[in-house]
Amino acid sequence: MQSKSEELYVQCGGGHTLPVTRPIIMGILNVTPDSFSDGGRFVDAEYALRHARMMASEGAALIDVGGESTRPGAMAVSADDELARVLPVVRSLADGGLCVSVDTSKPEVMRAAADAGAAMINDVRALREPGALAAAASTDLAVCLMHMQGEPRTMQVAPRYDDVVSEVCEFLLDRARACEEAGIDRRRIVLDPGFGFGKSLEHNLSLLAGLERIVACGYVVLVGLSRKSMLQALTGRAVDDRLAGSITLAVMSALSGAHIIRVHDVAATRDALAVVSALKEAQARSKPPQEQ
Ligand code: 9MG
Repeated sequence: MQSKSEELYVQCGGGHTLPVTRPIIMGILNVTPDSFSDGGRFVDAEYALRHARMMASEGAALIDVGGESTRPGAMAVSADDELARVLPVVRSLADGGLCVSVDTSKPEVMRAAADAGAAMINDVRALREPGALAAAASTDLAVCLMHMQGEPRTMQVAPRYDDVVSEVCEFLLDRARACEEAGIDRRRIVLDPGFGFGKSLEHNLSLLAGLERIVACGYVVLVGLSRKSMLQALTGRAVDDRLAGSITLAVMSALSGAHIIRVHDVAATRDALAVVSALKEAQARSKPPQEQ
């Protein structure tokens, strides 16, 4: 995280800098046949591109393109299949001037996406796959390091923590240290507690309640809660009927200091975050100078 005369930003590839003084939106673009919440609607590249451009016009600062589903129980895909799904989309969006993140754990996809103009690597495995850290370090892309206990196929079987917030903080700081030792500048690093990745409902709620501690680690923080199954548990709603819950979680996260919110429903989230930002700024103005 960097402060440019009070302005926080993430240093991304391709010369992009992302200001995060106010919370910004990452729009989700799954180009997979089996994604959990949009059911593979965007596998067709033209449709995917239209949807991505719409999310950008609605206020997404960043588009996250994923070619391998990470939903609980999802099966792995080969690097060739993943490349075929994501590269044309990344290239076309980046050529159009959009800031693009690539959701991958594979070193070959990271390198190819960087060549195609991506700005960020979003890795749910926090660059722990063999060769991933070196691949990310060989690019100038920002890296989002996410916490996950276990692997997508089995992670929800019996997740266990003694103190979920402390363990997630410790893991993320450890991965950030590994990145910095590999030559990735701190301004390129984003941390993510990984809601729903090897976590029960109680773990997710504890993490949300303790989000300020993760923000206090001193890095830019991204959260992804949009349409996740904790909302099924809390509201009983089906996956495409979770807008109110998703917005509430986005607002709570932004109030706790999260900088980047990963969502499906960009326009509604943008409106909610505009209200949050105005409120936070009014609160800051009304604080006595010694508390600021
Ligand atoms: C790919 N993906 C699905 N959920 C996610 C989350 O919560 N965070 C990040 N960084 N990526 C995610």
